[in-house]
Amino acid sequence: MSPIPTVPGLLALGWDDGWASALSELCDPNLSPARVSRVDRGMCTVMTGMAEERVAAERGVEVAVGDWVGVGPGSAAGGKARIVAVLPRRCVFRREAKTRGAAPPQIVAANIDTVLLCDALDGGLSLRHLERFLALAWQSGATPVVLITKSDAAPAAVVVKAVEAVEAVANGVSVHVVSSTSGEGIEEVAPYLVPGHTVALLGLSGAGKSTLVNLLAGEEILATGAVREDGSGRHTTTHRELVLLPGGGLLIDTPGMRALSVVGAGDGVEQTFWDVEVLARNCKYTNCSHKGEQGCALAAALSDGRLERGRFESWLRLKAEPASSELDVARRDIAERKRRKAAIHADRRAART
Ligand SMILES: Nc1nc2c(ncn2[C@@H]2O[C@H](COP(=O)(O)OP(=O)(O)OP(=O)(O)O)[C@@H](O)[C@H]2O)c(=O)[nH]1
Ligand SMILES: [Mg+2]
Ligand SMILES: [Zn+2]
Repeated sequence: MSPIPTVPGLLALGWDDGWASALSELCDPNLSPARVSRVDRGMCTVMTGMAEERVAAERGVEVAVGDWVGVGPGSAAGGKARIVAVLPRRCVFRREAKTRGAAPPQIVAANIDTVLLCDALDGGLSLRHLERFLALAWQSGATPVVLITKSDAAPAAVVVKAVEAVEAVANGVSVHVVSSTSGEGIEEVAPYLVPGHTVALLGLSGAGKSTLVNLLAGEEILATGAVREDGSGRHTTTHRELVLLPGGGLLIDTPGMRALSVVGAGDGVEQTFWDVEVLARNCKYTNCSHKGEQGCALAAALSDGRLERGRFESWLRLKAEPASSELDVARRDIAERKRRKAAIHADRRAART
């Protein structure tokens, strides 16, 4: 297999030997590498290291922002460039689809190194929500970091309290206090923005994600919007976008997420709740349900204050959620049953006419 010549610009997008060998394993000399920066209206914007192009994906090829793809002539008549293949993802951040039911989990972004979870001081991200975000982030394979945003909007004492509360659930995850308005803490975010490194911003609508991207980029590249009176955001950002910063580093801005659900959290839950997991190892029975059994170490920790009840309940809830594979199976069953029911109804209607 001939080596793929590397455009210097590709390295700035995160291209490395691993991606090069993944591409060469496709054994198609007509394919050139590109990174997906945006997916909308059935088209993708890809960055080739030299230019930005709008291309469509071949039928059946599912593309997400952050993906490395092989672009080539494909099967289309006229030889228009198309996304022919997605290189195997190193890391995938998924969320539950908006419409519950048969829809598979949506890919929010792929190949992220660091997830910056933005939690605005004037916003309503509960600690329980934060735990979910953290579990999702760990599960994706990326390293989560919490940014408490809009520090200028609250008195210093409130900021200190918020940091304490977040640190209590974030378990060793770095927590930074930032303000795009005053510039506080921005220098703490800069070290995550190294060339070739991909950082995704996640959080509720109105948390200040796009404002922060603009500040870090040094120009207004993204639209931002005021938060409504009731404190809820406006969903100003409507699509995910990968931005290459002038100083190096890649940022993925995402629309605010509300009905976020942990999809098959598995290891993610264990990492987020390792303190609870460690305590639970001391339960008398290995299959302890922690719901009043004799010798339950968690019951003891709850009563002497070592474990906070909200955190315990959050852990129980997340543990009870089925892994994505089971969810997928359950959903497929439901969809299949619905399809069969609809077919029977259609048959009956046809028989009546
Ligand atoms: N006081 C204060 N306001 C901020 C700060 N950062 C952002 N804002 C304001 O908060 C509002 C929402 O900011 P955005 O950057 O659009 O929020 P977002 O997280 O991108 O929101 P979505 O795109 O809807 O997910 C805007 O009115 C911003 O001006 C900050 O550090 N301090
Ligand atoms: Mg935004
Ligand atoms: Zn127990």
